[in-house]
Amino acid sequence: MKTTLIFATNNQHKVEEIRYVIGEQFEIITLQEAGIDIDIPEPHDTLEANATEKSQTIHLLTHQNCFSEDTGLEVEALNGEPGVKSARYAGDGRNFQDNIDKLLHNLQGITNRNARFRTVISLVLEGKEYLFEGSCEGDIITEQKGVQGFGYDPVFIPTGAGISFAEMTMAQKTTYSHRQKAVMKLIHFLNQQNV
Ligand code: ITT
Repeated sequence: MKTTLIFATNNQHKVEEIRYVIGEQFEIITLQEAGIDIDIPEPHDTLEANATEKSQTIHLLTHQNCFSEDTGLEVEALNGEPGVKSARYAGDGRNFQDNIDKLLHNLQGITNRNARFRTVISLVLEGKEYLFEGSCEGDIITEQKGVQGFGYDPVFIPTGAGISFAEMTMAQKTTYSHRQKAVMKLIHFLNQQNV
């Protein structure tokens, strides 16, 4: 029987990207599909702690196997910001465009554009927690390019790609993506568990 995991997220873009990588191997159920309507708290100052908070919250509620992920864009010249605050960088509205505007404003005149996306997945399997990480190095460009993807994708060019995440198809983004790298580790682990 196929292993079923609840994905503790309210971000539909993440669901699409992770389903794309996982394919038919495991059944991923969204919070919406599980009938859970909550804004999961993310009060901590690390991706790891927030990922844990999200998966434990849903595990306590459902007692089912589940996972969450927390992702941050870490910009070298901004001492790692927006980092764990990526979703709410420009305020509680979680507006992608406002976040990009604030990022480009804060980087005005700065030549060091090095940045990386980092994803931490927290899996709760049979009540035990496991963490998996993936990252993608790249640069923040000065003007938005492309309309695909979400979040900071229009201003991020992965190293060696030449185009932004927002100019890529799902397949192209997947070859570089922080999220894909973390998910591959998750899949590898699940396969070892024979679940
Ligand atoms: P959940 O907590 O419900 O999973 P969220 O959108 O709040 O969804 P995060 O706390 O992980 O997710 O916030 C990360 C933010 O970073 C997200 O809102 C985007 O703005 C940005 N982000 C995450 N992954 C990204 C990606 O692959 N490309 C571009 N931006 C991304």
